[in-house]
Amino acid sequence: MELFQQPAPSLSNQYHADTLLSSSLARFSQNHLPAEIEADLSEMGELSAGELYQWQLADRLNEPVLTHYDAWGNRVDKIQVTALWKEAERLTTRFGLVALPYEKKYGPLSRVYQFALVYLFTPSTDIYSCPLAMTDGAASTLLATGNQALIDQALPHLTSRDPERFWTSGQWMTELTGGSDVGLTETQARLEDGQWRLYGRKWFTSATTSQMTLTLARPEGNGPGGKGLALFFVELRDEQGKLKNIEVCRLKDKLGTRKVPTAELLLHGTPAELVVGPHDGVKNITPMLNVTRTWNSVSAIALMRRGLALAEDYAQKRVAFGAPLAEKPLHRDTLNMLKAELAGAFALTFEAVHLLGRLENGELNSAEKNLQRVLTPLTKLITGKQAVACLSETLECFGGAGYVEDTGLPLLLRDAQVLPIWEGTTNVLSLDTLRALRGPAEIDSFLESLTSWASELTQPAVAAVAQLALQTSKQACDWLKHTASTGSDAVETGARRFALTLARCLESLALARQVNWALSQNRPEAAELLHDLQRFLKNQPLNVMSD
Ligand code: MFK
Repeated sequence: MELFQQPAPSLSNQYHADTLLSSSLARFSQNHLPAEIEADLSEMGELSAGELYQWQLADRLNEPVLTHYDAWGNRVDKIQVTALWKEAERLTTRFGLVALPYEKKYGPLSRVYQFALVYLFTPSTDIYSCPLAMTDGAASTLLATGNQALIDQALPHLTSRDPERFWTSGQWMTELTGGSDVGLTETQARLEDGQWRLYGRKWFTSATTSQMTLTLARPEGNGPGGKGLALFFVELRDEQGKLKNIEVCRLKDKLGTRKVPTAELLLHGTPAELVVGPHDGVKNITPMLNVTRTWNSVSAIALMRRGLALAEDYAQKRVAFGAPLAEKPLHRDTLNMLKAELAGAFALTFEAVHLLGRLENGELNSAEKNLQRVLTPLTKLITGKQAVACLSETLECFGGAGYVEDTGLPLLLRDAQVLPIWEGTTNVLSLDTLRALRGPAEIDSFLESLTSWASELTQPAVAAVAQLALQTSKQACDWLKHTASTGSDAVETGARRFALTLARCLESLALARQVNWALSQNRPEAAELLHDLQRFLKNQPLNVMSD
């Protein structure tokens, strides 16, 4: 008797299969996407669907290994990363995954180009995007500080396309006292014979294999809080490759991101350099946070997209109750719901990416800078939540197979679960949104930006959506203005619901912008995107404040 054999889900070129990505690239490039970008995306789309994906499945059980001692008893603290991570580093330099926005070959489009590649690369490379996010963040932060000596020392490495020269950077902020309340940092900085040295414990340092890091420590005699901290630069190893007074205590035993060698470190007088003045460390490291938060949002949509691509393919192949799942109205409805969530998340994330590119190219006026500042935490917080919810639902689309490790599917959910946590939890980012909208001037400027977005939407099919999103945003902002003026706890209590309401309004506006453009250009994907937008609005109400 021949037993039934279920065909596995598979992927086609992930660039060619992505209507929303190609539509957005056409809009941001005003229908002139350079051939070089198109070719790179096509190649990355193929790698991600084929070779890298197969490698990832085969490499499933490998994890980084920390070796404390060599055969002769010397303390070495060496971390060996997995084979796919080494390949991911090679691809990083080849495609310029960190270099692109610093080369600025395509102006603000360079950020869109970079993050389109990252979006394709991320789901098949086991969160190698983590060290890349921090590397990009470190490059951006060093440039913001204007410390020319450190820029000259580090930037050519961080943005190199030569695998021999390329460095990744860490971002050591978290200590036992605070993943969120970084101002409680205990690490001390002492000036010894003209050299700053760091003493303390870093509790959650991602990718300890990096060559350098930016970190925070309190110079002796400084006051408490984030103001009393200073931002330091550390090169981790000496010329012999030995860690400079850094002890790697252990690797973290995490729910997901298991290929990322996250470690607990003790610093026993690690030599460090002040990046910019002996105070205001938290403030000075925020450019890094804003870049890594953007990477976080891109990672969220990348994982959602991977789950959906597999679920769509599986629905063609899996027959139940007499027909492929794709033909079952209820299953189709579930897939449409996931597709619409991805569409909203994607549209907002790439608006944030484009704004970041324009900011770095000096193109933003003060209202747009304010918009970019508000969009960064909002996009991160909502996409992180959507990734977890959508990937949980995606696993269900496979029935029991979605719960079985060697399908590679549970990995998506476990890796997604970090996205609302690291780089600021949903609550911390809700409070950061309030920090960005700190007064009536910032709130009014933000609303003016949304009004201007909405006013550009002239296609009748989307104009009503734009007005709904705008009105809901105004109501939310009225609540903020009013409640803030009372000075009560109600502002903090309502911060998450306020942020989620604004974020959902922004996702619908961002998607409406893309649909409006596609309709105005008579693009073939316009009807499909409009359907996504309508479905997005049905998935849940925009306003989650009034309950
Ligand atoms: C795959 C992609 C992801 C890759 C991930 C890589 C893995 C890395 C693993 C990690 O390291 S995770 C650690 C990440 N940690 C965080 O994200 C910290 C979360 N906590 C916060 O963000 C808190 O809000 C914060 C630490 C900033 C609060 O600290 P404080 O000392 O209470 O800040 P305060 O006093 O409100 O702000 C200090 C200054 O910074 C203020 O400026 P002024 O002094 O001029 O008033 C703020 O306006 C400014 N500031 C704060 N956040 C800002 C900001 N400026 C711009 N952007 C922001 N986001």
